[in-house]
Amino acid sequence: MAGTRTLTIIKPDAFGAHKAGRILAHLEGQGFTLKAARVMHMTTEQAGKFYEVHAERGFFGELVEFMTSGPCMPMVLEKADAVAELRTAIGATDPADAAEGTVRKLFAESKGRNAIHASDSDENAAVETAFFFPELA
Ligand code: 3AN
Repeated sequence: MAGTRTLTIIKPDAFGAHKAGRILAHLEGQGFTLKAARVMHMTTEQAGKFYEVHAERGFFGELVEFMTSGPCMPMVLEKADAVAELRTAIGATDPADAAEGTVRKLFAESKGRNAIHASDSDENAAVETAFFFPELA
């Protein structure tokens, strides 16, 4: 059965542009409930660990540099079928391909600076939640 929790991060581009409140309001309007949130400035070590599945990808260095460029806002959100619902709500990785009304269409700048992360499976949601919110693990 699909889980009711997922992990999202408002990335440094959106957080730095003061879009965090609007993004959270947008998601609450779609039925997500905020379970936990924090503001942090990730170290290179933390960002590298968080994105280690992408370590071999050509954009890894750029991704780590971007994610450590300023504060970000990890959050745990709750809703029935949370992972799939949030993936739909954020839209495609590249905002140019994202559907109308999605977070990335509304708030993202580019494929690299794309405003928001969302877990892609229940397994990763659990791992990523434990990474930022060990008290919820
Ligand atoms: P998503 O965030 O939609 O799950 P992934 O898992 O393919 O996308 O990629 C993880 C992150 O890596 C993306 N959110 C994006 O910030 C970054 N990324 C993906 N592809 C590129 C790319 N071609 N150039 C720069 N950054 C990228």
